[in-house]
Amino acid sequence: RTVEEVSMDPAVQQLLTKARQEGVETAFDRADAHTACGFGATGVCCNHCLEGPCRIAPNGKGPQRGICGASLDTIVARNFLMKLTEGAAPHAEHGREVALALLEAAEGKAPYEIRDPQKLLRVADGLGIETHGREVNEIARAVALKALEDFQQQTGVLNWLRYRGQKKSVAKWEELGLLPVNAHLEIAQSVTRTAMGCDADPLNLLLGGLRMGLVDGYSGLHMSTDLQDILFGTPTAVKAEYNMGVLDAKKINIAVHGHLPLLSEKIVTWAKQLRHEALAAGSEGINLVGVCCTGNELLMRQGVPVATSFSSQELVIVSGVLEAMVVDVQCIMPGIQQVAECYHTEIITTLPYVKIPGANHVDFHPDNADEAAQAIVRRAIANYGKRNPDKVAIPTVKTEAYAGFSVEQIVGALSALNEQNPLAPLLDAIVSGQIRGVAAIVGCTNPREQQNVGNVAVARELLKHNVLVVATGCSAHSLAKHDLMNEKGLEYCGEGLRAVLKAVGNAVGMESLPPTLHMGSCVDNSRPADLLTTIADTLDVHIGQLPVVGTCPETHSPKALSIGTYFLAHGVDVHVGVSPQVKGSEWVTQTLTGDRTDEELNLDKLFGGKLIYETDPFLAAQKMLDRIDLKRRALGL
Ligand code: BF8
Ligand code: SF4
Repeated sequence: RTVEEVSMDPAVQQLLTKARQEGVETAFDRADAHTACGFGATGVCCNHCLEGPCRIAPNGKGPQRGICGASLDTIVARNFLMKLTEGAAPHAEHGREVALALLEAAEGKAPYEIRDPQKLLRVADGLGIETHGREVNEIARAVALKALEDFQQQTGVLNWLRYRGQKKSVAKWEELGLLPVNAHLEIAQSVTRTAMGCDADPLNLLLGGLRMGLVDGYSGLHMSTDLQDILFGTPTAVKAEYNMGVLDAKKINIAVHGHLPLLSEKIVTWAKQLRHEALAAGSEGINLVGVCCTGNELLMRQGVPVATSFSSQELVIVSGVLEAMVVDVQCIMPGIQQVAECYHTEIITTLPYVKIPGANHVDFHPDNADEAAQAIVRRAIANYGKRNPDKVAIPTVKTEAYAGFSVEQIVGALSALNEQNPLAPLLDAIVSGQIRGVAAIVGCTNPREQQNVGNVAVARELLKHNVLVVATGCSAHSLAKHDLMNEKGLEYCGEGLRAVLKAVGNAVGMESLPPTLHMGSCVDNSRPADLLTTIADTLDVHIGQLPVVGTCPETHSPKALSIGTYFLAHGVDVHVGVSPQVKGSEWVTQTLTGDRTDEELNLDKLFGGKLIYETDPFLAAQKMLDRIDLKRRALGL
């Protein structure tokens, strides 16, 4: 593919051209070199045991069962559940890591403070923890222990689900026997049920997938967001810069990449404190830039600029000005090391279970957070002198974008219009049709896809039809880079939506709210979920009855699938623009997409929402609008 066919981002195009001229291979080149395996792509290849791999040709040719007798539907459903488990597990680990950090902080063993004590009190209250007359650290400790219970208890239901789940949805899950007990137990059981000789019932396997969605949603998303807000502050609206032009040739550039804010927050602190050392090294200071979701975390709370998203992560290094790329966990391509070896960039891994051959390692634990962050910043400073001026080329492309739209911030902005009942202006606009519905654009970019095209096209199309768009993860990067998070993007909005954005914006002293609202990282998909819970409770309806959709047009990650499944369990329609690899089984596909008419059981009938798989962004938007309209009609709107 040409650079234009790879990405619609001019900065990516420029750096990919440079990489190709310099003989540096990236994920985009490897994506072109790989041909997709038809069996894997449709979910019909099973390698769950050493009898296999067994592959079932969907056209009826060849053996129609695996050696053990597993049917096509079993194999496809089992593979799908495995994917969802692989999505839920990293998010649950994220929640657990943050809970442990909070516990250590509360016990004075780790150098973090509680930056949002008000949120701590609200969360403690929601969890039924006594707060009256107790010290902040004592409450924080109790909250952390409640969180850790969600990885230990052998009976009961996840504390976070009881706390954050919408009561009407929880009742539904209870009726279906889907309530998770503890995240680790559920993940272990899910791995067990997909093992050879265990669960062979496709429907039961798919329901297991919904359970994984709930594990992801509550032990991953909600727990992580709540505890991170307590530790690092709840985001408020912030203006920042996006794209490769945020790199600064005169400064020492450090990219923070991955997901956990535990170390990267400390790097922000130490980059400021060690500025004098950076000056002494002959630079003009230290410039931190974000990549992927660590980037989102720092953007939301600290206004740190974002360099790029998942599929172009290697290209930040190709700029030739990156002294260090610090990574923690998830979505880190091993390929960054091969690219770094062509420049002076040092790749620094930081977690004992995430290492890359050739990269250097600085071990991070919450208790040594300050020492680790200092050591990393100093390594970057030491690398500055190794920069090769002949290899420096920073694209001048950058865009301004607003971020920081936590639920607290959105409700705060709305209360400038109606202090007594802040949600009223939003609900009125939905009822009147000024806002037709709400869409959350979530998920990634994918080297096989033309970067940003799906995310941006879906967003523009929904905006045009007056759908209020919120965004998270790398899809938010796509929207920000293409002016959908600043005033310029207002031209894409339908009249009704634009009027609402302007009215709320004016009330808080802005020209307008941005056309799409950045709600944070992928674990922050808890935020749109909380917003929906608040709206649904106000209207006394089930979340699935609301005219809302979720969409991940360009995903690459099983995490996006399990987040999607979390929303599906609420009855929210979820669009995915990249194949979820279930096509090999008509039964599985139609159960997910709600198209099975022969029997009662499909996702739409069970939960009131379904999976929409559509690669064309315009058709996808149309299908989502149809579902929004259907739900509006059912509500009498
Ligand atoms: O958790 S959006 S590419 S960085 S998986 Fe990964 Fe996808 Fe980016 Fe964030 Ni989410
Ligand atoms: Fe084949 Fe069954 Fe083993 Fe899968 S579990 S590889 S279908 S024998």
